[in-house]
Amino acid sequence: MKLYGALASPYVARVVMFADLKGMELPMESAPGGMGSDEYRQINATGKIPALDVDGQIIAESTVICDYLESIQPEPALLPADPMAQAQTRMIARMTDLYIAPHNTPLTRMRGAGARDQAVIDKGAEEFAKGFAYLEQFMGPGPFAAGATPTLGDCALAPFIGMLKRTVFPNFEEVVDPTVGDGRLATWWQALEAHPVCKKNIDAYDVALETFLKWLYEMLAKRSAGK
Ligand SMILES: N[C@@H](CCC(=O)N[C@@H](CS)C(=O)NCC(=O)O)C(=O)O
Repeated sequence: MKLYGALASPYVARVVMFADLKGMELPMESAPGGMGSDEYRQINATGKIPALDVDGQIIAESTVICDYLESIQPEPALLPADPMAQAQTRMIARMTDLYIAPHNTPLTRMRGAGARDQAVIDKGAEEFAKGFAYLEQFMGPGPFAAGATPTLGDCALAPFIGMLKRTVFPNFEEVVDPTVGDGRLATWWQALEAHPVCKKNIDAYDVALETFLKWLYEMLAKRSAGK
C-alpha cells in the first residue's frame, strides 16, 4: 500500500494524520508527472492528491481513503461506534470540505500577488465566519471534534486551520482566527496541540506548507511583475 501525494496538501495531511493516529505505516510517493498531469491521470483520473494504491487498485478522495483505512484496521477507532458521535465527526470533515476549503485560495493568491481587492477579502471573511459558526455548532462534546479522542473530523479540519494560520489570519485582519479565545474551536485547537500525535502532524504539515508557500509567493510575485 502506498499514498500518492505531498504533505503540503491539507487533503494528504488528513490521510497522513489519520494513518499515524492508527499507528499505520503509509509510505508516500510524489504523483508521477505531478498532480494534474496526464501521466498521473492514468493512475487517478481526477489528477488530484491524495490517492491510495492498494496492490495496483486505486482509491481517490481523502475521506474515502480514511474510510478504507478504518475498514482494514478498525483499532484504534477513528470513526466512533456511537452513531451520533460518528455523525458529528463526519459533519466536521464534510463541512471543512464544503464551507472552509473553498475560501482559502482566493485570499492566498491575493496575498502572493501583493494586490488587495477589498470586496474579495470581505466576501472571504463573511464565508469563513459562517463556516466557523457551522463547525462550532456541530462539533460534539469534545474536546476533540466528536469526543474525548481525535477522530476523522480532527484529521480533516486541523490541516485547514493550520493552513489559515499561515495564509489568511496573519495577512487579512478581517478574518478572525477562531482558535484564539475561549470558543469551541479554541478549546478544540488546544486539545490538538496537547495531543502528541496530533501536534506532531500539525507541526510536520506546517513545515511542508511553509516550503510550498515560499515557492508559491515567489512564483505569483514574478507573474504579477510580468517576469
Ligand atoms: N476532494 C479531494 C480534494 C483533493 C485536492 O483538491 N487536492 C489538490 C491538492 S491540495 C490537488 O490535487 N489539486 C490538483 C488538481 O486539482 O489538479 C480529496 O478530498 O482528496
